[in-house]
Amino acid sequence: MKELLNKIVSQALDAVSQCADSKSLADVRVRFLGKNGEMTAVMKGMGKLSPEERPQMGKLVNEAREKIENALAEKDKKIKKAELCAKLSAEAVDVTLPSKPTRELGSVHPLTRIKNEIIDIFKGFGFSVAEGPEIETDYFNFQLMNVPKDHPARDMQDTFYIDENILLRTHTSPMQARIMTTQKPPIRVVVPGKVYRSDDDASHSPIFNQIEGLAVDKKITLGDLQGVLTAFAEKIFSKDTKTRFRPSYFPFTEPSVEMDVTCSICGGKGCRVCKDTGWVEILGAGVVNPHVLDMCGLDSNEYSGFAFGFGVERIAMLKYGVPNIKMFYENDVRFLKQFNKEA
Ligand code: 2NM
Repeated sequence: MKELLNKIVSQALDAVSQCADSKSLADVRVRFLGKNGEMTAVMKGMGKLSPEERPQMGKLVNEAREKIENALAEKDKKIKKAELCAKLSAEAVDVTLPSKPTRELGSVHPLTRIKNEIIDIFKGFGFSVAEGPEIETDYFNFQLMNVPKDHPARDMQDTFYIDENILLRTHTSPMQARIMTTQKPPIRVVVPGKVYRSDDDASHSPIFNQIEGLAVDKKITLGDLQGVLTAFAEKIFSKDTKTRFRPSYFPFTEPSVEMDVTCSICGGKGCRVCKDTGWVEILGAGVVNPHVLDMCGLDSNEYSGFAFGFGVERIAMLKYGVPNIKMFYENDVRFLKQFNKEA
C-alpha cells in the first residue's frame, strides 16, 4: 500500500508538472483528490487494514495528500501568475500615446483676428487705441461731426434712437470727438468697436464692427492720409496691393475721399468680388473738416488732421471672399474653422 501511495504521489506530481493552465490543473485535482479520485480510493481501502496498521497508514495517506495539495497549490500560483502576465500583455495599453481629443478647442473669431491685425498695423504706425461708449448722445454722434439736423443719416429710418438725444452710435467717430475735446495734438488714434445702423442685407448688418482712425497735428495733409492708408492696404492685403482715391463727401471731412484697392481675390484681373472692375472700395476718409476741429476745441488755424473709417466685416469679406456678412455671426464651426488653419 505504501508503494501504491508513492506511485500515486509521483504520478500526481508528474501530472501537476505537465499542467499549463488552470483548467487542466483542476482536472488533475479531481483525478487524484476528488470524490472518485485515486487518493480517495486508497483511503476507502483503509477499512480493510488492521487497527494497528491503520494509524501508520493514515499518517502516510495524509502526508501523500499533503504533497499533492502542496504541488497543486504551488502550480496553481505559477499558472495564475502566468495567466495574469498573458492577460496584461494581451490587453496592453500604450500610456505614452497622445489621447484622443474629447472636445474641440476653441479659437479666435475671424472678425476678432482681423480686428487685432488691423490694430497691430496701426500701432506699428504710431497710433494708440481707444474705445468708447456704444450708447451715445446726439451731440457727440452727430452735432460734433457736423452732421446737419436734416441729414438723412439722422433719420429714424437709419439710426436707432433710445430717446430724442440718446442713440446707438452709428460710427465710432463720437469717441474721436471725445478725444479731441480732451487731448492736445499730436493725436494719432484708432477706435475699434460695434456700431449700429438700421440696414440689413447680404453685405449690411444692423450691428457691425468699425475701425476709425484720426491723426491731428500741425501741417497734416491729404498726402499723409494717402501714404498711411496705402501702407495699411499693403499690410492687410499684400505688398503688391495698389490703392486709388476717388472724391467723395462726408460732413466731417473736407475734402473727402473713398479708397479703392486692387482686388485681393483676383489680383485685379476681374472677378465676382470686384464685379469685373479689378478694384474694390474699402474705406472712406478725408481731411478733418476745420469746423469739426473748432467745435471740438482744436484751433483749425493751428492744426489739421486726417480721418478714416471702415467696416471690419467688409475687410474680412474681401480678404477671404466671404459672400454674406451674416456668416460671421452664425458661428457655424465649419465656417469658423477655415480661418484657423495655422492655429
Ligand atoms: C469716415 C470717413 C471719413 C471720421 C472723421 C472723424 C473725426 F472724428 F475726425 F471727425 N472720425 N472719423 C471719418 C472720416 C470717418 O468713415 C467712413
